[in-house]
Amino acid sequence: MSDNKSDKEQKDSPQAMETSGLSRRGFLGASAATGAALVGATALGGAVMSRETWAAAVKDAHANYTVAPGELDAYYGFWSGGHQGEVRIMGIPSMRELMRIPVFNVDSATGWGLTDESKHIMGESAKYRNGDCHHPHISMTDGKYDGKYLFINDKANSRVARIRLDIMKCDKMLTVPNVQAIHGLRLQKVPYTKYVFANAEFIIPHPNDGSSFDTQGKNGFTMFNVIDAEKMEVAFQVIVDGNLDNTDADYTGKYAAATCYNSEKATDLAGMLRNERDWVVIFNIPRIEAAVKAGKFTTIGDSKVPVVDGRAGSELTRYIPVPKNPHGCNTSSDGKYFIANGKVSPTVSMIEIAKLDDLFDGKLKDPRDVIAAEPELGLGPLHTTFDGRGNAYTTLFIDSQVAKWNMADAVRAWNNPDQNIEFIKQKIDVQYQPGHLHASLCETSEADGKWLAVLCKFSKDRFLPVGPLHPENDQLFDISGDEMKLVHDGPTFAEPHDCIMVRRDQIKTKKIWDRNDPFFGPTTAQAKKDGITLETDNKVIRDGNKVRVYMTSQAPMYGITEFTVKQGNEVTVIVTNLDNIEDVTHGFCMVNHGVSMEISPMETSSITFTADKPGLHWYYCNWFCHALHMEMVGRMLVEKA
Ligand code: RUQ
Ligand code: CUA
Ligand code: CA
Repeated sequence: MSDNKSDKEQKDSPQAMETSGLSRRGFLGASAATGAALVGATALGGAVMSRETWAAAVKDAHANYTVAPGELDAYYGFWSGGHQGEVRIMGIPSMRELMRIPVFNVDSATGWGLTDESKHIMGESAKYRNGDCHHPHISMTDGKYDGKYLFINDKANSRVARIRLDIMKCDKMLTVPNVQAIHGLRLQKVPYTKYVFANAEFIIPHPNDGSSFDTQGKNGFTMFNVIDAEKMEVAFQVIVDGNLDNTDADYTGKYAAATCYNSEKATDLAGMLRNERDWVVIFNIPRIEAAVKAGKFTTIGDSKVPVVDGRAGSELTRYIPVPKNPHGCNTSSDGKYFIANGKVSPTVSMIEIAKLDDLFDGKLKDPRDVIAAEPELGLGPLHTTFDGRGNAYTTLFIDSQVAKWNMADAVRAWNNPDQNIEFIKQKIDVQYQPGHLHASLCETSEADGKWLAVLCKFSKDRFLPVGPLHPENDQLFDISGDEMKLVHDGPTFAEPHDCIMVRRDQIKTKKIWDRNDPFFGPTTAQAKKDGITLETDNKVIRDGNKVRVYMTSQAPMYGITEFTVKQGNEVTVIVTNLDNIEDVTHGFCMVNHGVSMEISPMETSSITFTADKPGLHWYYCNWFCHALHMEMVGRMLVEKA
């Protein structure tokens, strides 16, 4: 869309219609056609804010919301890096990017995916160089963030990772067995995060060994995965009907819910849109635990993980029909509702959590009896968040808007259709096509209704053009007043699917590594075997074809500036940074060997490579540490084999 057009001109422009191939309002309510329309509508412009409106908002923002140079933000934001595979730490409300935490990717600045420590954490899956993270969530105690861990999924390689928030590094990674594509991920909120709930999205045949490719029959299924958060092991898996999209947990510790868009078990788009309703599946966690404890489970293949059957008719689950292909699943911060976002339907379904006991006990016969309301919000509802004041905020992907609505009013309107009760409080244009949105502390009982981040999938004309590949656009809104107010646009690289915000006092980080930190525990253990004191020794240990080079670093010098190995030796360089000073990080980079890593104050890092080229090879420090940083170098001499 071109610049400098008024709102109305842009909305009604022939290009807008042409891109979509249909009128935006035309297919509201035409539910049978909606699915097909949605497919063609992904590039649709939606509502457009003029540059003038934007400029006015920015002026207001600068007057009221600037975090001045040197001032600290009030909140941490953790942004998923999507198919880039990392987590990014933001300051809120400045939207300054503070740090990146590599997780499912390879990072040459820190050496993640290259160092021995990171490979040890990644385990077998270190061979994969890609990831696709979606949902970052912070551990809780009594429904409040406890600042201990952040968990995130990898859809690409079916993994779940844990980040320790005291050091902001990934410390555990788990590949979930016998499933494909971990997508939805949420945490148990109460009494504490004992479990990580992880949805495997795709239906696969079991066994998936090439003997059958049938996904329709009883041996075609996917599973809901419950992971022990402390051990980072799968505690149990639950077979479900259909597939699994997003999930969330309640505030009693008893129930988790997940949306399913493929109740049809179809393998193609048209098939996945066949049913007018799919469902939300509710998991009764205590009943599942009891079944596992009583030995009522099976296992699959080599995996020892207990598997229970939660398909229709099971006492462990309930299936609640909701309109067509629901997507986001969000627990309201007052603990009352699971909200399933309609996507293909313009509605959201409010499931009353207090009624679930009766549904499981058979007192309620029709699962639809737990639906408190199904308000219509607009086109393409994807995700919902909460301000702790009874309001919900839902992204409307196709409308390119966020709808703010009142939950109690929506229920009253649902029960009194003749009274014309207005439950939508405001709709605001976003730029463009929002997926997730997230209000500060919204996943906890402390939702404080201050900030709302809206993660827009398209940025189009919003920033200087950078070629065919565009950044996304993360927008920040002040929601503390009656109206949502845009205060910031921020281009981001692919693809912040989701984010989470936490008060800064809820996070306590280390400034300097603890010498006993388990992060480099295996390296410390090997040093002990080699008779090395990491804090003092500079020594080369020769162990057959293996050579371990132990050195210290202290700005601007390595403890070893020359070592000799034989061609073909497997060389491990272990560096211990003795600079006990905040922010003095060193690096180690061996030229022409693909070797690079970070060694932060009092950290030990190690990296292993083959010395396959005879000759002299320089190594240098690649983290700026001192006026003589350029001179922080050494040489590896490789003798011909
Ligand atoms: S899902 S845009 Cu991967 Cu979080 Cu909804
Ligand atoms: Cu040490 Cu730069
Ligand atoms: Ca469907």
